[in-house]
Amino acid sequence: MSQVQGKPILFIDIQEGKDQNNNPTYLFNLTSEAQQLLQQIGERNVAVLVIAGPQRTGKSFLANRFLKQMDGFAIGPTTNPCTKGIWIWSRPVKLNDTTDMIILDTEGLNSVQRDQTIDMKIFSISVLLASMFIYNNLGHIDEQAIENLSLVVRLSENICIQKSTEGDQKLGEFFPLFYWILRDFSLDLKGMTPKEYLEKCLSSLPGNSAEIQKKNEIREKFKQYFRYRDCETLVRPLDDESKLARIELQNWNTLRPEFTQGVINFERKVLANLRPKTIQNKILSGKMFLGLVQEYLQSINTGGIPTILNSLESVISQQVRKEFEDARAEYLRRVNLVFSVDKLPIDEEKFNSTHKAIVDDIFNMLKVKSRNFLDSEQLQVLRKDLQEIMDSEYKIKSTLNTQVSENNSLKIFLNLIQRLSLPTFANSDQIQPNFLIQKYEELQKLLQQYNQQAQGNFKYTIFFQKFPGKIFEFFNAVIGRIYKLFQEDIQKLKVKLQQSNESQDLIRSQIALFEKTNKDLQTEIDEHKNIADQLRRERKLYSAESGGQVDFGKTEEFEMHIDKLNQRIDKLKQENQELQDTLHKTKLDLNDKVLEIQLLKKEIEDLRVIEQSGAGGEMAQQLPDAIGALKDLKQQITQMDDFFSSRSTLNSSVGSVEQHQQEFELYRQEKIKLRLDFKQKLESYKQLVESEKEGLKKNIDVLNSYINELRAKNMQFITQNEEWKKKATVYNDLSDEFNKLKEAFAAKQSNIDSLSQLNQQLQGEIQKLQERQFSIEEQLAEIKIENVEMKSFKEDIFDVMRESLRLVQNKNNSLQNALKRLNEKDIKQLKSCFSSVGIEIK
Ligand SMILES: Nc1nc2c(ncn2[C@@H]2O[C@H](COP(=O)(O)OP(=O)(O)OP(=O)(O)O)[C@@H](O)[C@H]2O)c(=O)[nH]1
Ligand SMILES: [Mg+2]
Repeated sequence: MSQVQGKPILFIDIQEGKDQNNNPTYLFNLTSEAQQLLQQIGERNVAVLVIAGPQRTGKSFLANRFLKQMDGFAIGPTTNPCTKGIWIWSRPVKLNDTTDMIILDTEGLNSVQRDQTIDMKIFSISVLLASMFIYNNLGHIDEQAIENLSLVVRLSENICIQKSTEGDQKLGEFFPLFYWILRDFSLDLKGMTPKEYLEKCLSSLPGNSAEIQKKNEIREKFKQYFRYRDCETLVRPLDDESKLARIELQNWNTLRPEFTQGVINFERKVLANLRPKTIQNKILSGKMFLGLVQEYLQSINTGGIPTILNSLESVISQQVRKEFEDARAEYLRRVNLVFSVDKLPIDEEKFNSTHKAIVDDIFNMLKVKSRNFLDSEQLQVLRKDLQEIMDSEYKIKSTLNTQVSENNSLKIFLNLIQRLSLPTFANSDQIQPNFLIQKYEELQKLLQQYNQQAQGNFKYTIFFQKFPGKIFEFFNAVIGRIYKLFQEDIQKLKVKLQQSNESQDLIRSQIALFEKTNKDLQTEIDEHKNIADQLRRERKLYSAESGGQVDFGKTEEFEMHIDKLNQRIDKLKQENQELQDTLHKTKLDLNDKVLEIQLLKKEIEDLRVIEQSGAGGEMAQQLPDAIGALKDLKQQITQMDDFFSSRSTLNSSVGSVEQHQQEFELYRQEKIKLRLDFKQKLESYKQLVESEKEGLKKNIDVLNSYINELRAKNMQFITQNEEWKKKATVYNDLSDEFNKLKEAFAAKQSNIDSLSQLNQQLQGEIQKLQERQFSIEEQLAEIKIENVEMKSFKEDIFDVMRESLRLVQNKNNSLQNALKRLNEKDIKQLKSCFSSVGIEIK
């Protein structure tokens, strides 16, 4: 250990005075510097090393060695006592991680300038404060040394264990380890250890005389009080007397090695055995030690005697109050920090675990800080009181958390649900079969966001309260929109159907016209046929009548005409046949169309049925099918449109049946192709829809299980809520009771207030009285001083007067002698001189 920085400061200042009966009085004051030092040690344990013993025995020098210096505490070279009162080193010495050592250097005992009362008080207070008491003595333990310790006999009159207890039997339990150190020791112990030597010196003397009894009483009391004792010897440090008188000016290494080694060994022993100041297993911190010193000094100064356990109790109760307040303040500080409104809401589990961590921490801190002075039972009581405060604060913060959670969750939910946009289909073509899956995914993201953003125990409550309504509202709006689009489509289809019907009527009327033309043609053919027959008959008739002399030129003309007619008839017949065929095909085609239209009508009808049942649950599942079917329909209608528009030229090209046939054939092939195409597309659409349906089903299953999970959680919340409600009723009852107690407390408080007011007034009056007393005492002191001065003045004045008179007489004689030597003239002149100032000389 290197030299300890600092300086000696007065620890207890002893003010001497006199009472009314002129008896000496002593006021022991703890200096403000010493108070600061103990405050500075604060919560660390304090080990107190006291060095006491007869005056002028090298106590201060030894104390300095514990600070590794030659000149720290004042060392006096004269026979006059050097140390007055009790001194302390201004800096604590670190003993270990938890404990600081303070060194008290006390005023020497047996001073001729002090009476035994003060020795007794210094000795008592030193014993009370020490964890280790070093008693320093010059020489060996002889009867004088034992006699010097006669103070121990009176210790029980000056120290009390507890107000109610009597006797000094147990006083030793509270006394420190006693180390007797013998300086300038030169005896040969003949193999005895110093401790054995001490014990030998403490053994009772034989004999029964009063003197022997007195000596033995000191020995007995000493052994009774100082149960743990030891002894150490040191040789004289220097032979040179003059150097010894100013030992503090010497170099440590120039002292006798036997001495220096002895001191080092002694220091080692002391430091190894020094323990924190402990009373009844309660280890004192710097602050508690300060409280204890103040308690003891107050007792001494008010004419009482220090009472160990009562003082300790008072110090501990102060400390307990302080620890309680500290723990409470720290708890509130942390809780207010962690659960401030800006940090709420917090999920209930996290809220509870955080609160528990704080509570555990505070209790641990309290346990650690109070372990030196509180047993587990007392700690339990303290914990209970603290727990009540914590419980009520927890309730306040928990309620706040719930409120904030409710408000925030609602805000977050409404904000997120607004983002779930309605589909913006302009028409049914834009409805994608997987749009529901998209919406489902959107919804899932929204739920994830809600789950991430919303916190606290109201998160799920808000979800279950608000979510179903909002989601039904949303899907109703979606279905409504789709329903509207389908309505529009149906309307359009109806118009198309109407147009188809009209086209059909047109074809029918065209066919009728065609048939009529055909019929007219047939009639014309028949007429021509009749004419030809008639001509043939007439020719035969002419030929028979004219015997073959007929003008055949005309006949040939007729025949040619007939041939022409026949050719035309054949052609017409052929055309008619072709027309018949075309007509037949067109009719077949028309029938097909009629069938298709009927199918179309049925599908529209089906669509309407789907659409009407659309508000129900199946709608969502059938919707992709319906959308596919609707698309097919539209495609078919488009194809029909094409067909009918191509057929509308039939009227103008009725004559070119072949062309129609070709067109028709083309159309037919195209239709077949389209049908095939359609079938394939339908198949792939169906597959797509099936797979989407599967996906959707899975998602719905996931959603269902999630909803079930949430439902289960909600159930838990409901039961928890029930429990809370029950707890709330209990809490209300408790709170009523608490309010009553509060009122009672307030009434008591007001009593206390008025009492404390009264107390304050009394204190004020006491203060005034004290001040008056002080001023009277001061006046008295001044008067006393004046008195003493007066006395000495009175005593001195006679000497002075005597001296003055003697001087005056001498002066007078010499004056008379001088006068005798004067002549008449001089006498006259002198007389006139004196008479000028009013003195007449005869
Ligand atoms: N013979 C002897 N003298 C010593 C020893 N140590 C110190 N001194 C001298 O003894 C004188 C008193 O020393 P202090 O240390 O002031 O003794 P003290 O017991 O504190 O004195 P008070 O405070 O007046 O009671 C000084 O002149 C020292 O030089 C020692 O071991 N033996
Ligand atoms: Mg001293």
